[in-house]
Amino acid sequence: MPSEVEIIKENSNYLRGTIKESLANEITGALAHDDVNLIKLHGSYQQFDRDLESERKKQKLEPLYSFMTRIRLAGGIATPQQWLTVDDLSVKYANGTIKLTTRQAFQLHGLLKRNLKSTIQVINNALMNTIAACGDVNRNVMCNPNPFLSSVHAEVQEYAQKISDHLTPRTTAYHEIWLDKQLLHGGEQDEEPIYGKTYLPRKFKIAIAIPPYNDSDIFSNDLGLIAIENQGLLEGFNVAVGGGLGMTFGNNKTYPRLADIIGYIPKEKVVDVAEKIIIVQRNLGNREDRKNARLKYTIDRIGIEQFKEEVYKLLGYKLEEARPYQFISSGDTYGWKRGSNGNWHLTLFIEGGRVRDTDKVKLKSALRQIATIHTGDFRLTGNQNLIIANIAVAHKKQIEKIFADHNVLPERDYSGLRLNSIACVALNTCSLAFAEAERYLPSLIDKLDTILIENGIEKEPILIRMTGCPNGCGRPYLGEIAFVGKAPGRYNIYLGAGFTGERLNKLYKENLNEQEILDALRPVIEDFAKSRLENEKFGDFVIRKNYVKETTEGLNFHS
Ligand code: SRM
Ligand code: SF4
Repeated sequence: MPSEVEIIKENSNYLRGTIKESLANEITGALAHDDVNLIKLHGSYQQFDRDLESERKKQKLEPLYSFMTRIRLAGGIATPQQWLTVDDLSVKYANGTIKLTTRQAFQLHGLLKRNLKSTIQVINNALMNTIAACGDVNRNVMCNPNPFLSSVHAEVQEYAQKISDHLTPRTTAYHEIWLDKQLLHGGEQDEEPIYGKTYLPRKFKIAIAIPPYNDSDIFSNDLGLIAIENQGLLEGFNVAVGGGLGMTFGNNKTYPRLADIIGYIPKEKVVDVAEKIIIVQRNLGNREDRKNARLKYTIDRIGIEQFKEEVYKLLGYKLEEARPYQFISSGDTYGWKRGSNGNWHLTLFIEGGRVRDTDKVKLKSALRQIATIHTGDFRLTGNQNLIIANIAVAHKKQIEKIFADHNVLPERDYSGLRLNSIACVALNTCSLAFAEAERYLPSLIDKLDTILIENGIEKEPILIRMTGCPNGCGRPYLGEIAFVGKAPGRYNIYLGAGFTGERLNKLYKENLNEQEILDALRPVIEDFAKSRLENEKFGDFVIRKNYVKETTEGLNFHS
């Protein structure tokens, strides 16, 4: 039997449902049940303030409903004008902050239903959009955002944009509901040539990396592409399929899985290949059980060889043998770098991806001021950080002064652990969170830093990640150290992922509170400082010293 969400999509008339009526209903801050599901495909989530949950229950009030809107940016590129637009919206309608996500998108939280349409109109007027930022479709296409690291970057980014445009749903419902535009005339019908009426069985994610940097963590995507260049020119892409990280505690049929490389294609064919892979998943993905519906499970069910055959049938040609490549990291490289055209690029650490002003550090105001003078662009990284790219030489000093005036610290003042940290949103907005993540990880890192300093390894880059539940939004299973929330104040520790995003980690200890976490990690860190091999990474060390067994594939993640 198809799952409830399948029926909702089927009956929605290409994602219309009763969203218009739900928005107009002033009696509640929420949407009708089916619309809560449908609005995801328009890029928004209905949420409620979980900090106020029990108080409002006591007072017999409905939860304090609000919406999160996600703004898609292929490859994470926004103009200064777009930055200012998002900043304006965050103050006018949202909670005053901007969230930079692990997939190079913006999120605004705390939007009230009555302001949602105005918000989405402003976003579209600024030439950004929210359609398909969430839901059972292809999501924001990620791409290495660093313009100075490779001569092929601009061309690869163009492919990210092409793939994204090609896979954007064609329904006119978005224009009708949010932009008051009627695009269908005289009996015309919507059509979805790629997705069909019920779209995909589940979300679908695509990311592109340009070796040697895997900062878009391509192996955690349904479709990962590795740019292959020859003498500074882009030739094509290695194709990896079946990555995904979400799992459910207590259900070992769900597991994180890294994508398998199935071959190479010349660049001209990449959009076609992406489309056909999606169509195979559309046809063969599980539409009964949403916990078993991602491409990774389709592939493990039918086998990778059969999957390739299905793709080849639609393509009418085969992929070539995968080309050699090498990754050296999956994190960001911080600080000022000069590009080949003489302009500057600054990669900034944004803790938890949250852009806001605090009493001491006025990060948001600084970035706003910079956006008013900057003539290059802003690039969101897949590690929740920000690159201010293509800074004119004349602006470098000004930008440095703006940061100093606003007390924004340069990256050298942070530990290697903090600079390589990712935390998902979790509380207070995520309805699926069992525990804190973004609001808690910084203080846990303070304590871990003390241990690292005692052992003289505070500058060592170690990938550390925290999520409030096992869904994997902060890509915890690719952390050399990871904490996954089990209950308020309690976390599972996972250890041993690869530094380059090519190996999953493994459960080390379960259900620990803060003191137990520190007690568990102290001896491992001390041992690492004392007995690591030259240049050995923390993730490799914990496997060599048998703290955890190596996870060689998704299917043995739990064993
Ligand atoms: Fe995620 C659901 C936040 C990246 C796997 N994710 C959610 C929701 C929408 C909760 C919900 O369904 O009600 C979270 C909203 C929290 C909030 O208040 O903002 C949420 N996910 C995020 C973000 C904002 C985390 C962050 O702090 O940056 C990331 C937004 C990315 C974007 O711009 O599109 C985000 N989510 C990811 C990633 C990482 C990635 O894609 O690189 C994953 C793991 C990779 C994967 O998809 O397998 C991820 N999110 C999930 C899942 C589990 C999916 C699964 O296959 O099991 C859920 C739950 C679901 O879909 O049922 C989920
Ligand atoms: Fe929410 Fe869980 Fe995703 Fe964190 S990992 S944002 S708690 S769904």
